[in-house]
Amino acid sequence: MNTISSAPAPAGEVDVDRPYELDPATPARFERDGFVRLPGVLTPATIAHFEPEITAKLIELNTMHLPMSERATSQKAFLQVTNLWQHSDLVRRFVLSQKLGRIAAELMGVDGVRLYHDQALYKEPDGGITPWHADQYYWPLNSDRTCTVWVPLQPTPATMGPLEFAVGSQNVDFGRDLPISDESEATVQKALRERDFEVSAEPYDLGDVSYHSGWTFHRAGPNTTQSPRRVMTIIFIDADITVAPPADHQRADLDAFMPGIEPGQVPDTPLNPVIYRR
Ligand SMILES: O=C(O)CCC(=O)C(=O)O
Repeated sequence: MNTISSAPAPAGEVDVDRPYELDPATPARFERDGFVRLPGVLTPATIAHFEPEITAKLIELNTMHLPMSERATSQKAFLQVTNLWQHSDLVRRFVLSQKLGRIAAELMGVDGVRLYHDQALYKEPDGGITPWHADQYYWPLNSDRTCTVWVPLQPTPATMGPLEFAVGSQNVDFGRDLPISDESEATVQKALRERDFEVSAEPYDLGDVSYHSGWTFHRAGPNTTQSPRRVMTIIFIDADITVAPPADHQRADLDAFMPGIEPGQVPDTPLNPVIYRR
């Protein structure tokens, strides 16, 4: 499958298929820390090619129209639209790209990955914090071989709310029963401080992306700038993962993102294509 040259694409080239050369130590670092930031995965031309369509679809499909002052904390964090790839051939090209899927498989040490769903997460000017949370709380899946690639569509300085990670928090036993909320922010923050967890917070240059595991605690600060923080994400799951009996707070995800699938089955639906196999 990977006969394409692995030399980095020139900055002016649109590229979502060439393999990104991971440092051989990076998968072990991902396993240890629960996340990695990777520099220069996407060229400026690639981001310029896909960003306008992702933004247009976010605006078209967004259903949140309350003023900021009337929103809950999680609603102030970002505008959120899922499965944009179902609405645009161009976004489909990005979401199903070999480059991002291959990195996910290599980081998780699995033979292949399928799509769980994509989502655009746009933190508006004056948008609030993203509270501490772990994504897999919402996911009825039988394994931790899951991860999200977080793709900023502009350089993202500290003032815009880049994603922050609690280093090594994917293995803890606290906070896993909490949805994203004021309570998760306060409870997880306290637990992380008491246990001296390091928090990794860095700006992202254009083309940098990060990957985090489903159980890694992460948050983001507010967007204090007057520009939206435009981010596209893709959630990858082991291609051979099976579905778990859903808890009440996971039923919505099962119905929306793996329709018709029963516990014990691989979610082999049209919404969950295999994106990459070694
Ligand atoms: O973009 C954000 O502020 C939060 C992102 C997030 O929670 C995720 O991608 O899992």
